[in-house]
Amino acid sequence: AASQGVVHVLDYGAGNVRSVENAITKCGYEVKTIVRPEEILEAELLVFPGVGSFGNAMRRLQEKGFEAPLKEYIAADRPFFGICLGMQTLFEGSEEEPGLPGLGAIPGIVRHFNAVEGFSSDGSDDTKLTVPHIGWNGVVCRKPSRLFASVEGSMADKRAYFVHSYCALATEANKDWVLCTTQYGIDFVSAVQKGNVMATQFHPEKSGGLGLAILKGFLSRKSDPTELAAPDALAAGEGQVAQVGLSRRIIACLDVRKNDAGDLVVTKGDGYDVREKKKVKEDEAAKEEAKAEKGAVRNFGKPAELAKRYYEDGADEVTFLNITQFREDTMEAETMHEMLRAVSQNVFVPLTIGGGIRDYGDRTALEVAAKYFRSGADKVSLGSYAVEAVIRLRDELGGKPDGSTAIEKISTVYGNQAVVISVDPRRIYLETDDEVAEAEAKGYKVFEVVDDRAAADRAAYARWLRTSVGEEPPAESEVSQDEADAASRPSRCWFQCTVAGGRKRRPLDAIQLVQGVEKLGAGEILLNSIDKDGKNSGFDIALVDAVRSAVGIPVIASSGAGAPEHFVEVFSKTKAEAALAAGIFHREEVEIDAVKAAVDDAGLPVRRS
Ligand code: 1PR
Repeated sequence: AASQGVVHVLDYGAGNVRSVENAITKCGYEVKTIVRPEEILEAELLVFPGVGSFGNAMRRLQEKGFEAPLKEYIAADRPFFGICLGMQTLFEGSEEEPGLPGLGAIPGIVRHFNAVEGFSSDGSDDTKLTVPHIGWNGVVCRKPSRLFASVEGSMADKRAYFVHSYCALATEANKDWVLCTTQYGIDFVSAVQKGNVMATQFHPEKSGGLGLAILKGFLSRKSDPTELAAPDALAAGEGQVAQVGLSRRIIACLDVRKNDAGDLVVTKGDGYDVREKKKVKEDEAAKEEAKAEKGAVRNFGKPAELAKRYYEDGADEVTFLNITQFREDTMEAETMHEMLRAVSQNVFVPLTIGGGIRDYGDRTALEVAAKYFRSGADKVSLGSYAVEAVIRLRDELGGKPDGSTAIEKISTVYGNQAVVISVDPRRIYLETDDEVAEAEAKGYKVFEVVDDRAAADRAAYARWLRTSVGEEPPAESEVSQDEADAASRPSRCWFQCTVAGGRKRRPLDAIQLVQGVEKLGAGEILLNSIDKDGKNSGFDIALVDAVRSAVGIPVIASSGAGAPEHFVEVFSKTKAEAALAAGIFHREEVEIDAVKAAVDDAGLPVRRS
């Protein structure tokens, strides 16, 4: 289709600009990236997708000579749309970088959520909100705006995607700018508009169909909102009260790896083992076939196709984990970038990518992450690296971060919301009081285990204990009955951190890990469980609850989902902000909407698109 016009995108070199460009393209417009300062004043439609930290953004604008023409463009009331940090930089400054001036168009200083007085806590801690504010939240529109002209129906029951730690507050001095507010402990400004200059704290490019409609509202460029807006859209604007709050997120996860033929496929393990096991087949030919299949990597299809399907089915986010990159000595993985670029053309919800994000000889983890952001990732997930970083923090740095880890570096440049830590814990069962005392002396938190372990789990556990130093596990028959019995007795355990896809055990427990990475600046925890992975028997509630209570950042519960009720259980028994599943969605056993319906029916907030 012919382009409806050219949109200039201000890219100051941080964060996921690709998603914004893809969303603009999807709306039918052509994108031009601003390279030289002069181009700002030549723009007819200017979009500023700010990502990362306030200080970094303002400094980059200055270095590139963008600040002065940008101020001039805004002062002249030319069509401007800022996103997230692109909204915050319109203010006079931010507590994120005290003393550094913003663009100064809007009176006020952007605050840290937990520095604002008078908020009401979410209950996890009496004095603190969970920050970053991540997820889908309601938007109260204070006045009509052309931003809502293409939105179908009312805004009151819809949610947009937010991810930020700092917020702008409405005051007497800036009230003519306030377009929308959102509730998260306090009421903060979630969109601003004055004439042709508008901006949202939420991410329209990550807010599914609603976000694309809002972006279209800006791009349609008609200057008089009352003329343009359909009656419905006007109703969608004025003085509404949001009927919805921050929702629990349902995330679809794609474990990807190259199969034996070298193609990138979606796979899924059972206790992290992704190879086919025994198959019972009747006739001889089928037996031969089964033999060939046994040991092959399970293949659920192409990542880009599956991701699109999950987006269309209503997934709130999609996560990709490259589960074999840890083995590689180089960060080749161009196929991962190709995949991400393809996915981000069609999927307008947040994308997380993990697996192998660490230093490689001459390439730093920060560079590896940067490339993923540029390919369309909103967040990167670090697993093995994080375990080693926290061990170093404890053993070498006396618990004091010194800025040297990739977690600190990535979160400084891209914001802590962009850094997810994937935790791969495994239960270590303790048989005697001495063992308990020994574990506790090392600072590991010991739990009473209430659920029974099936015989197969015991055998797998015993086998893993013997072999988790890196060698291939022996065949099942080699596990002696004694080992299986020994593993079945105890009723207490601690959660040991592992690296390299669960193959190596490390002297750290899951609680120590999450508290360590929070200190280093991680923004979110993706909490797996090797014991529960692929079992479809429900999430590890004890683990999720303990981890969630140990940190002030959001936690995604993962591993073990087998039915919609398991999501209801994890959301009602723990404060996890999100729950992730893989197998049930891949095998089409449960629809994403069926999960959401169950969560909704249980009275828990969830986005139904
Ligand atoms: O250590 O930074 O290179 O990252 C490697 C990443 O790959 C880690 O996030 C690690 O969790 C993941 N990973 C490594 N090996 C495997 C494997 O399966 N052999 N996958 C693996 C882990 C975890 C979940 C999973 C849920 C839900 N997958 O994301 O999909 O357990 O599954 P379910 O709903 O079917 O139970 P690094």
